[in-house]
Amino acid sequence: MNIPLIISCPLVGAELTRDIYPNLPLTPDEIADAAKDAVGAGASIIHLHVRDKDGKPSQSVEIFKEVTEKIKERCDCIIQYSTGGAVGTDVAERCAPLSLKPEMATLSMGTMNFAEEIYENSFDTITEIARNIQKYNVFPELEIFDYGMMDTLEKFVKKELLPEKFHIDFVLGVPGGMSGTIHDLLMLTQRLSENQTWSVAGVGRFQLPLLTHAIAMGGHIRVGIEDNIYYLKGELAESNTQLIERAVRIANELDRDIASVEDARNILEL
Ligand code: KMH
Ligand code: ZN
Repeated sequence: MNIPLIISCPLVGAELTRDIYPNLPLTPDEIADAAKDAVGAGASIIHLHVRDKDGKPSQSVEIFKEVTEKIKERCDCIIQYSTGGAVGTDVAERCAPLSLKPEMATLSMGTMNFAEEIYENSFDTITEIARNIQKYNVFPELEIFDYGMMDTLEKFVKKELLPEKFHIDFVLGVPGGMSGTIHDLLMLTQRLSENQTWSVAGVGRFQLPLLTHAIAMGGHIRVGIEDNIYYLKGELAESNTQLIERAVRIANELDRDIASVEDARNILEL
């Protein structure tokens, strides 16, 4: 069966700066314009981080609200808030935007080295974010950066600390997390229960091969600048759209339809 391909686009992230990636959208209008372009190119989910007026990563409820409104003025899509924030953001701040009741939000399933820093997701932190996700009735995307996080996920399910339904995103290739070879992806997908929806977010050079594997396997994909700034080795991508358009061409060649926003809501049962 040809399950339409859900494309999620991480537009901005929390770590990038204009020094590293000059075309980075930063202001609410720039982020909303980038969202509209991404949806026009085939994305149905926007993975959202926002920035303050100095361009710094922020979990401000006001800024999330403003950007959400601006995106909704421009297009219909599933807006997925980051509860990861930037490395070092405290848990209360990470949870704060959930009070706006986004359609989706992320939940990272463990602590890890994140390049030179530590991305903290202790059991207490995961529990607190999961509690807020349930409180505001948000559909979670559980982010798996390493193999052992599948064990944590299963423990949380057993203890009924997670909502009954969730989507799983394998975020592979972060320096300090699990690598992003086909072998890594297969090990992870073998642990999935039947009918569990999943996607893969390949970081850096893993983005292109991993999205290709996931399209062929019947999974879904995340593709955008937060995860990878290059179109080809040494050549910066022009935009999120350029990366999405290539993924759409690959999907077309592999006979996968692209999910509309409505298809994505149906597949995820939102
Ligand atoms: N910025 C990373 C440390 C998420 O959005 O849920 C965490 C992150 C995860 O980006
Ligand atoms: Zn993110």
